[in-house]
Amino acid sequence: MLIKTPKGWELPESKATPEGAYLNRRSILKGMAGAGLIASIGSNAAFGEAFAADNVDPSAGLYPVPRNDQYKVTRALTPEKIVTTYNNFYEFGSHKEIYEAAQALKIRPWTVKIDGMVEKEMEIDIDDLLAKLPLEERLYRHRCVEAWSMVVPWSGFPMKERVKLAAPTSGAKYVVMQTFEDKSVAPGQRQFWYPWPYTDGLTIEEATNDLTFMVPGLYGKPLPKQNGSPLRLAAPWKYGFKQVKSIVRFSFTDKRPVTFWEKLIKNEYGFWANINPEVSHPRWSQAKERDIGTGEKIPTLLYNGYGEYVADIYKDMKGERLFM
Ligand SMILES: Nc1nc2c(c(=O)[nH]1)N[C@H]1C(S)=C(S)[C@@H](COP(=O)(O)O)O[C@H]1N2
Ligand SMILES: [Mo]
Repeated sequence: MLIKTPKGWELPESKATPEGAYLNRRSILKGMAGAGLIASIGSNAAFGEAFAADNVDPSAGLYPVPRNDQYKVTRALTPEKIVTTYNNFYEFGSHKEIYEAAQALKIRPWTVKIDGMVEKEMEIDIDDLLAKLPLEERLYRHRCVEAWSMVVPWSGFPMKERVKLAAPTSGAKYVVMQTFEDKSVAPGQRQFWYPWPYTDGLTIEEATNDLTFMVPGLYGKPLPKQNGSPLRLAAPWKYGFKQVKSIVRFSFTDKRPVTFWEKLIKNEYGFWANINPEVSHPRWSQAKERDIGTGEKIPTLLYNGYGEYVADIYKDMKGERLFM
């Protein structure tokens, strides 16, 4: 996890799209989709392929979805092109430009398994799952442990609805989320020194918090592969590495899982990973973050500004490494 300077192509985008302009563009896109014109949008050389792939996503008809205005952001939304071309997805490379490589991921058919301490283990097709749960849009901040951040419109459903469907038994304390495994499409998974498959976890209390969001959509469309299609997590008070992408399995357990990053570098990436500007990473400060849309350096907030939702969860956990 290195910090990179912005690429030249980020500069023309550095003025973030005001929300109003984004909404207008979205309703224009919607109108054009109806008229069968959408395939020509965004088909400039670099991004055409990714967007074309999204257009045939079988869940495309679910979008756009109504916005839940309870979740406010004061910063400008990060332009879509930046959000979809500056990514961390180690399965496709340990650098930020993985969006083309990620197109190799096959996102249908896609089954999600629920197992462990649940009343009944099951496998469910992603489109059946999406049909069961009404989607909404939320504007969330997203802060990587590498000290960059963005503001994005996720479409999704509260994870607590997902947990309800799974019906964990009373002894279950954690839920572990696991990413797909397929060396034939993900060159990173041929690098044996990583503890694949990528997993991360939450306590049941965290997973059922109002903020915790399961995300199949972004910018009023199906989630692009590079952002973790067909389903990823957004838990915005925690560092980005907790937000597992392309989930195939939810396992309920009574034992705290040792996650992908914890197995790799235990003293740098722990289980809780709550955001705190006063607790430095062993190799750099977390006091500030670079907004990848505007390029501005801004102060990092405790719990990424979401303390009113989540601070109570941790009030009796003084002995834990909550911020690493
Ligand atoms: N499967 C998987 N999920 C992952 C990662 C990854 O490498 N593999 N990277 C994480 C990190 S470090 C971050 S910051 C976010 C990045 O999400 P984004 O590319 O949508 O911004 O995804 C997280 N989820
Ligand atoms: Mo990250």
